[in-house]
Amino acid sequence: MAGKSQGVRGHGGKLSLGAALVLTAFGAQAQTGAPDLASCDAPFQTVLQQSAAFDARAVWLDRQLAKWPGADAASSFKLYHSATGRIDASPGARVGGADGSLAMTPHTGGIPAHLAARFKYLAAGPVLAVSAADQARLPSLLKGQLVLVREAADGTVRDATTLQTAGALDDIYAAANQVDGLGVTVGKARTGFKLWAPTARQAALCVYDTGDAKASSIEALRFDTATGVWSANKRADLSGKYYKYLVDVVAPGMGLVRNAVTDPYSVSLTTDSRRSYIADLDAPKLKPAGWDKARPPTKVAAQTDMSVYELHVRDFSINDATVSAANRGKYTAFTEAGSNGMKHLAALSKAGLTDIHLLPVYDIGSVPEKNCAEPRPAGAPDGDSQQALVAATQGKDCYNWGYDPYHYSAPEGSYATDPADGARRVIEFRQMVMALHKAGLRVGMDVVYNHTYIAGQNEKSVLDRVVPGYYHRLDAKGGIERSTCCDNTATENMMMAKLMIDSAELWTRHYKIDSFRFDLMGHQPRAAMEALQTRVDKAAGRPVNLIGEGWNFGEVENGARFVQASQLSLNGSGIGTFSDRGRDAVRGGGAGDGGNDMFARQGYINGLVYDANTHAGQRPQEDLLRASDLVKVGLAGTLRTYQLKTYKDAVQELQAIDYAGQPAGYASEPSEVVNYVENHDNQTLYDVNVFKLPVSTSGADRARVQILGAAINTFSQGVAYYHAGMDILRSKSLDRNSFESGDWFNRLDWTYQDNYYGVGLPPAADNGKDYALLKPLLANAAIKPAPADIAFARDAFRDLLRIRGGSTLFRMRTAADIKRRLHFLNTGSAQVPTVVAARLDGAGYAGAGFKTVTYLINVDKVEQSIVAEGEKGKRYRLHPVHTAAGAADQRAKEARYDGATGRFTVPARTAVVFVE
Ligand SMILES: [Ca+2]
Ligand SMILES: [Ca+2]
Repeated sequence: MAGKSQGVRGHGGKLSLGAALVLTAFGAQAQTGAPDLASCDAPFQTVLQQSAAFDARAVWLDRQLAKWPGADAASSFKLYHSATGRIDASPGARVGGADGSLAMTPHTGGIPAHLAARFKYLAAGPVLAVSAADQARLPSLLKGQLVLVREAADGTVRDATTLQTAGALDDIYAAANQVDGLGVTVGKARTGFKLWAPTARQAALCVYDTGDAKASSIEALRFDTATGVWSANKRADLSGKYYKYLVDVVAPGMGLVRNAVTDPYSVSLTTDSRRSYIADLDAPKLKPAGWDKARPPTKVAAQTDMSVYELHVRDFSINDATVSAANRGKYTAFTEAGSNGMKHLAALSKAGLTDIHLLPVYDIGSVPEKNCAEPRPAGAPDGDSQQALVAATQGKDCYNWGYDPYHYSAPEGSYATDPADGARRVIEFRQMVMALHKAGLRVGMDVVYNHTYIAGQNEKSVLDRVVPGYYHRLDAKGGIERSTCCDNTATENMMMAKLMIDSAELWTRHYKIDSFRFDLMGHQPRAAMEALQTRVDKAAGRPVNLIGEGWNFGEVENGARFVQASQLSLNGSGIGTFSDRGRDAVRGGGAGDGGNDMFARQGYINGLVYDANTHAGQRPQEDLLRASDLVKVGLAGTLRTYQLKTYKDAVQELQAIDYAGQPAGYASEPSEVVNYVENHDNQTLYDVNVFKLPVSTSGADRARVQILGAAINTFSQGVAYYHAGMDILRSKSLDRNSFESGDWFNRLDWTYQDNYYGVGLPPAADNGKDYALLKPLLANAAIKPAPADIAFARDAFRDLLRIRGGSTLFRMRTAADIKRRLHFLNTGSAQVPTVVAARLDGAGYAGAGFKTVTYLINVDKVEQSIVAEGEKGKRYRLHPVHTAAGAADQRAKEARYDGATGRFTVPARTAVVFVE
C-alpha cells in the first residue's frame, strides 16, 4: 500500500453484530457467572451488560496520571467505576450506576520525560493524578468501566469521558514485555496456554477435538497480576485440537461482554479462522521431508545484493495450465518444478534474481477459505461486463491482495489445499519455501502490522475483543485512526510492538523467511523496527533483510507521535525504504494522477519533451533535464551526501535537490533504499506507458521502453525491486488498484502469449471516472503486444539481471564506495538530456569483475552520442552479456565507443554496458 495519494485499499463488507447475544440491557443487573461448557459453543459475543456510550477524550499516561485535553482545569474531577459497566453520567444530573468513585486532582509536579515524549501529540489540558492511596486499586478498576467526570459545585455532571488505557497498561504490566510463550506451548505430555488480557474480568479456555465439533472441555485461566497474562497448563499434548478463549471484558460503547475469540498468537486455524489450532511448530509431522536440513540460498551477502520479484501466491499459478488443478492458486503450486511458472522463476533465479517477495500470506480476512467464487468474465476489450462481474463477486471470490490481516502469525487458509486442517497450511507453506529455496530463490514476506482487517467488537476482530481499546491507535475522541485505509494498529504501544516482533520472529524461525517487506512501515516507530531487526537476526543466526514503505503521512506524520520508520527518519538504521524519487521521474507524474494528468505528465522513459503525446503538448527542455537529475538520484542510491553536477551546473549533494518539497537524497547508505518502477500498487509500468507514450508507438518500442525502465531500476544502487510480470509486459487492463479485481485483471501468462491488455474496462470503483479516456485505448488492438514483444522483454530483463548479478559495482555496499566509484558522464547544462550514463570504477573492489563498467541509457527515439573527455583511450568493449550467443537485445550491439574522442554512440531506446 503506497500511501494517502494512492487510493484506498479497503476490504469487503464489515460484519455486523447480528450474531451477538444480548443478555442484559442497560440499567438492569448483569448475570456474570463463570462460563460453562455450553458457553464455548455460544455466538462470538454475548453482551452480559449493556453500557451507555462514551467517547474517550482523556488519556492515561501511566498508572497514576491522566490527561484530559481541552478540559477546564479549574474543576472538580472524579473517577467513577463500575465493575459491570452500568455508569450513567448525563450532563446536568448526578452520576448513577457507579460502584464508587475516587478523586483525581491536578498534578502539579513534572511529567517524566518518556511520558512527555510519548504523549506529546495530546492537546493542552489538565493532567490529573490518582492519589497514592488509590493507585493500588487501579489494576482492578481497569477491569471494569471507568468514567472521568468533571463536576459542578453541586455535584452534577458537566462533562464525562472514558480514558484511553494504553499508558496505564504499559506501566502496570511492563513485565509482560518479557513474557515468553504467548499463545500455545506444547511440551512433553503438556500444553501451555498464555493470553495477555489485563482488563479481562475472567478468562477461560475452550478446547475442541476438531475444527467443527462441539467443545470437549472448558477450563478457567489463572491471572498473573504482574504481567496481565492469563494462563493454563493442561497435562496432555493437545496438538491437533482446536481452541478459543472466552474473555469477559468491558468494551467501549458496548458494555460487559463475553467474547469467544481466537488467539492473537494463533499459529494456525481452521476454515475461515473460526478456531485456533494447537500445534508445536517443531513437531516432525508438520515438517516436509528434509525441512530441518534445508538451507536458504546464500546469494545475498549484503542487503544491496537483493533483487526482488514481488509475487502474489494466487496470481502465480491460477492461470497456469501446467500446474495440476488441485495445486493451482495454492502454496503447493511452487512444488511443481516442471510447471511453466516455476520454470520462469528458475530462469530468473539463474539470471541473478535473489528473492521472491510474497504478497500477504499470513491469515487474511477478506477471502472465503472454502467454496469461494471463481467468476468467468467475458466481453469486448473495452467492455464493462468483465468488471461488472468482478465487482458483483468481489466479496465472495477467491481473490484479494490480502492487506487485511486477521491473524498475523498463521498462514492464510485459502492458499492451502485443505483450509479445515490446521496442519495442512503449515506443511504446505513450508513446502513452498523449500521449493523456492531449491530454485535458488530466497523467500520474503510482505507483512502488514500497521492495521488489522477489522477492529472493535466485530466478529472478525481479534485484538480489540481481547483487550478493548489497547492495540489500535486512537484519535482525540478515542476513535480508531484509519489513515492506512483500515483500522490502524498502535505499534508504539508495548504489547502491539511485542506482537509484531514475536510474529516476525516466528516467521523467521519456523518458516525460514529470509526477508520482510513492511507495509506502511512509516506508521511504526523506528525503535520498534530496530528491536525487530535484532530479534529476527538472532532467530535466524544471520542478517534478515528488512525493507518497507517509508511514506510519511497521517496522524503520525512528521514524527507527531514518535520517531517513525519513514524514509527520512530511518536514516542510518540499515532498514530500506522504497524510493519514489527515481520511480516518479521514470514513470512520469504521480501515482494519484487522474484524468488528463495521467497522459500529460510524461516521464523520462516515455517521451517527456522528446516524444510529446497529444495531451502533453510541447514542454520546456528543463522538465526533461530535471527528470534526468532525479533519475541520477536513484542511480546514485538516493544518498544524502552524494554530489551531482545538476542540469543547472551546480555541484550539489542529493539532499539539496528538491523532490516535491523534500530532499531528493535521503539515505545514508545504499542498503536503506529500494528502487522500483512498478509494484502491486497503481498501474503497471506497461499501462502507465500506454497513457504516456504517443498512441502510435509500436509494440516493439513499447517493449523497449519497458526495458529502459527496468534498466534504470536494475542499475540503481540499493535494493532492486520488481513487480511480477514486469518482465513480460504485465498489464492489468489499465487498472489503477487491482487489490479486489479478481483473477481476471491480475493473472499472469507464463506461456508468454498475452499480457492481458484490453481485457475490459478496469473496475469502476477506482477507475470509472476515467472511463471515457480509457475506452479508446483499450479498444485499440495495436497497443496489445505481440508474443515476440513479450519474449523480447522477458529475455532482455534476464540480461539486465545477469549484468547486475555479474558485478558488485551495481550493488555497492556503502555510501563511501558509491561516492568513490560512481561517476556520472554527460551531466550539467550541456548534456544530451535523453542519455544517462555513468562509469563505475572497479579497481580493488571485491567482486567487481571488471576494471571499469560504463553504462549508458538512451531513452530517445533516435540514436544519440555523448562525448566524455575522461573516457578517452580506454579499452572498452561491450559487456559479455551483450555479445553472448542468445543475447536478447541485438540493437545493443550497434552501440559504439571511439577511444580517440571518448565518444559513445547509443542506438535509440537502448541500455548498453561497456566494460574494460
Ligand atoms: Ca483467512
Ligand atoms: Ca475478493
